[in-house]
Amino acid sequence: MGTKCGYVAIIGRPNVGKSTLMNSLVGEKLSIVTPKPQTTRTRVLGILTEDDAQMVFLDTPGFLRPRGLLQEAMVREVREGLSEADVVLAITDATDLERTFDEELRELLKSSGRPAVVALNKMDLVGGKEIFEGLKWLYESFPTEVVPISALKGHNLDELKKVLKGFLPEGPFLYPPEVLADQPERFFVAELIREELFLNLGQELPYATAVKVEEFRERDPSQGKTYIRATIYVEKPSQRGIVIGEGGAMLKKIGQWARKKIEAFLGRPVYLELWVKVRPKWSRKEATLRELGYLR
Ligand SMILES: Nc1nc2c(ncn2[C@@H]2O[C@H](COP(=O)(O)OP(=O)(O)OP(=O)(O)O)[C@@H](O)[C@H]2O)c(=O)[nH]1
Ligand SMILES: [Mg+2]
Repeated sequence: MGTKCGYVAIIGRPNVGKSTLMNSLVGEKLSIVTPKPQTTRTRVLGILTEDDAQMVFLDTPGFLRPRGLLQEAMVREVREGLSEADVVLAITDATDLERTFDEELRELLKSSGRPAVVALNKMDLVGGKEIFEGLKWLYESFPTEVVPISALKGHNLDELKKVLKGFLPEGPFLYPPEVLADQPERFFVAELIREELFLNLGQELPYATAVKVEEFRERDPSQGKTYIRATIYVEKPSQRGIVIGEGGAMLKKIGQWARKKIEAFLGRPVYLELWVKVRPKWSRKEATLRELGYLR
């Protein structure tokens, strides 16, 4: 019997659970997740190989009306994800369906010209009647396969995979079955640090931060410890003060948590050194966005 293989672009409004879902499906934390919207800034690839099918997921940033260069780059990531897709998986939030499956998003799906599956996510947060009515509303506003899921609890993901598989083209696997990701370790390291910035810093500050891994090497191979030096960029001196915190307390906390996550991801001990630097208007400069990997 032949194999099936294809790209599944995961799209949707910010904070609906796209990254949570990709991680659940692939079974590895590849994409960072926080309670704040606009966490994901680039498309992140995750590969699921099961028996005779390989699904290459593209987690994308939340779709929004862009304000500024960084958000423009994020929307571009969504569009490029769509253009690579064999099937589009649109995620909606059961607690906020009309906003997370509005006209603009439906237009985006239509104009992509790709087959679409719509998931009603966060089904764990609403009752059975609401799920039923939500599915009906989704189907009426966009007739296609509609699947209720909980990305967080893992509910109904087998059904979702079955539906997606139906849309995959026949063809050989693009990746060896044991491969889950295609980005370099440095990318995941920077993202895990950014996740801690989003989790620990309040208000708008996370949006003014970016992370660059400057150095990544095995310092002492006999101990197996990896030395990582990364810079956290902020836009203003006052923000630098907040990220560092009283007596360096905030930066220490961010560094400790990030290190634990990086060690879990790499599966080896890490020495993490973090620096905070001011780079005025980094999010508004094309060259910087390119340097940080937000523009390709
Ligand atoms: N209760 C519940 N919470 C969920 C579910 N899926 C995601 N969440 C939560 O929703 C929040 C946002 O999740 P993300 O996976 O970061 O959402 P996203 O769509 O990738 O967000 P952006 O990258 O900002 O566009 C997090 O707090 C998740 O824990 C779900 O099925 N049920
Ligand atoms: Mg995300």
